[in-house]
Amino acid sequence: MKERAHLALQPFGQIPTYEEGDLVLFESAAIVFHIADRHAGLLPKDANARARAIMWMFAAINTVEPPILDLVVVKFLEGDRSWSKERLPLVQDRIRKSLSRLSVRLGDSDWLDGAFSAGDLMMVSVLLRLKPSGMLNEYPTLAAYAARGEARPAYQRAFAAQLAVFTGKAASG
Ligand SMILES: N[C@@H](CCC(=O)N[C@@H](CS)C(=O)NCC(=O)O)C(=O)O
Repeated sequence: MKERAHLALQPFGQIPTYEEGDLVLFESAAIVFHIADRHAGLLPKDANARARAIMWMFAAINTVEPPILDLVVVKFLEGDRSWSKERLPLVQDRIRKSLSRLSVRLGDSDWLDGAFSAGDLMMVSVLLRLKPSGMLNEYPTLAAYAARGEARPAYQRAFAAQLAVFTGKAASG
């Protein structure tokens, strides 16, 4: 990922990247938005509903995800630093604040704003990053929401295809 050929596609040396003809994209939300903009089923046709779905994509990566990424950093990358034990509860508090507000907003709805959209796709993938920590289960509404997202056949197909890259076994279906 840090080699010149990959850096030409992704200047930060990260994954994912997306190539379609002459187009090269990086940043997962930009890739999802590009796909959602061109294929039915991920962004509503109604202009206001579409704007709100895009808003939820931004909320996922800009508001909900940052403290979740901090948790990974403080636990794994900076876990040996003298201050990491003090920082951990601060990061966990920030996560709990945004999760409790998100959980109130979701209420007993299946998805964030009517039908499933790219906003839910991004939000579910951000929430799933919390699964190993056990914190998602503190919010049963959000745990169920993430489980609904994971149960979608499209998610299952994409997950199996990605897993196949690591196991070397072809994904079925
Ligand atoms: N904001 C970027 C984040 C990409 C990112 O953090 N990718 C991780 C894997 S999930 C990565 O490549 N990490 C390796 C590194 O940063 O060196 C996106 O959403 O595409």
